[in-house]
Amino acid sequence: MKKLNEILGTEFPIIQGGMANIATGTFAAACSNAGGLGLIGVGGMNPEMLRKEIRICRSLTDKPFGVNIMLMHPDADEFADIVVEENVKVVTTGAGNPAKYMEKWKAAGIKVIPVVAAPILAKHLEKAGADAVIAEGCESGGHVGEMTTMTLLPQTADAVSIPVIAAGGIADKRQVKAAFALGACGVQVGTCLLVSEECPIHENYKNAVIKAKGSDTIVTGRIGGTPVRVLKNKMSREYVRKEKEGAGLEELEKYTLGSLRRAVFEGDTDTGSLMAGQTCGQLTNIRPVREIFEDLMEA
Ligand code: TUI
Repeated sequence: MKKLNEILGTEFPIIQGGMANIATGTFAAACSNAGGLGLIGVGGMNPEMLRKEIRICRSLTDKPFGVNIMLMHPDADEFADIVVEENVKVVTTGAGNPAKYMEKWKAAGIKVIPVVAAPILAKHLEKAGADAVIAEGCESGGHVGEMTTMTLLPQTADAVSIPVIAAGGIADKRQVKAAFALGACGVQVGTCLLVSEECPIHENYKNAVIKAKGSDTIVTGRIGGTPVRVLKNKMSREYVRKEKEGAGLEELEKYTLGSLRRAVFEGDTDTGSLMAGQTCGQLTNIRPVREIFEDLMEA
């Protein structure tokens, strides 16, 4: 089995998750320069911003990088064209089924690596031409599926012949080894990079991740159909309480409007949505991305 670094032309078999509002061109370039595959995340961007961030990234690194397209984004169709026009080499997708873009991307020579939360979608996307899949378990931060990495990863590896990359619940070398044992050719990490020196989030957000125990995350939106794992705080507790009381989607949306931006840019840890995975309980300090990657890969 080929290792992810051989597939991508990177030093390490590591992808940086395309975190919404966080994964800028500058941050992606820092992760690529540190030996992984940096990703620009479209979450929080409009089409013009994406184009600009791709160009910024390219000006800051000569190493491979990619773009993550969050498929629930209203501008997903435009993003799908921009990655072709801007000659992006690797595209990952999340929160949906990218089959309708596959032909266009393959024709442009793009390596397409969708995130899947269930083995059945991996099988479907293999047939549709995906080059690999990222199997993301619900230990991850942000939008989550139902399966854990421990079950999703081996079942996905059994279901397809294309390479499988592990995500969700990976923040140190033990979890990287476990991912390889379960059939992965590499890993994608997000939460452990929130506490990197280069990560452009507010320092309150970084400190909240460091302070959080492994049981300090909660999934909002389970009832409404958009489950999102975030740190427990006033906002997320209140959201889940309102949900259980039967609040309508409209009220809930009004309640969370702008909450991700409040967390990322303003460091509002009370009413901000601090997306983070369950690995928050094992993160203790702020370090350069390079050091985080080296620790993940230590024998
Ligand atoms: O996409 C993610 N994580 C994300 S996206 C995001 S932005 C956001 N902002 C506000 C509210 C909600 C989201 C934050 N975190 N991870 C990849 C991922 N994809 N996890 C789960 C899935 C997934 C789920 C269902 C992939 C495919 C899928 O398929 C359904 C279908 O159509 O078959």
